[in-house]
Amino acid sequence: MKIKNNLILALDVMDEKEAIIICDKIKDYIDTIKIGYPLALAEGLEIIKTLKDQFNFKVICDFKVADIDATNSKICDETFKAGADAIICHGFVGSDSVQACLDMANKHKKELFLLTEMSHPGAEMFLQKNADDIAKMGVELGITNYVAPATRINRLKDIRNIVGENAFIISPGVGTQGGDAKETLKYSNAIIVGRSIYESENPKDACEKLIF
Ligand code: NUP
Repeated sequence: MKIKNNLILALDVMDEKEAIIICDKIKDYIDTIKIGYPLALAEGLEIIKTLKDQFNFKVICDFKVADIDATNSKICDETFKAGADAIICHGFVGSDSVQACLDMANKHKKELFLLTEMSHPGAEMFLQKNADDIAKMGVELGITNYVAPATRINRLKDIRNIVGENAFIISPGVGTQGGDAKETLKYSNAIIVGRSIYESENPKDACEKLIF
């Protein structure tokens, strides 16, 4: 996936009006938006089409899909039918569940991102212990897109080493969660930034500070 300025906006605002105001401000800097449960639950999946039609954005759906294979297939199918360009799935559920997401992404000729280790402190409790194996599973399944944390550069580096130079990694955790954009981009292909942009007094300036 080609991402303008290696910068993805995590659009976790709670209504369409606010979403459009923010998008209008940042549209010259950003061409890829990540939406998650907050906006999708508040406004419905139609928000994907709205963002694509009005701004021509690519939309990544951060639904952290983590169910049995049959259910994962249905979740991915509906999300791609709604217009998503990519979906993020969890890896801890195992290869059958992840394969179901990959098959559905391939069927729609869209992309799948595999989440390895998360960026928040709680990820150290359970997920971190298995993150290397999750990344290795991704490589075995032929997955080329990954999500790995900007908040732990050493772990991001480890995951980069596992998935290889040619894999595409996007990283949340820059800004409000403490991660540094420039440091992260040494190992990651793009950063995902939410609050530091959409809560900023001046979202354009906030974007400029994140572009190198
Ligand atoms: O490990 C992850 N950490 C994380 O913050 C995986 C994610 N998908 N996210 C998401 O990235 C999170 O749900 C939010 O949408 C975004 C980070 O937002 P912010 O901390 O920049 O506001």
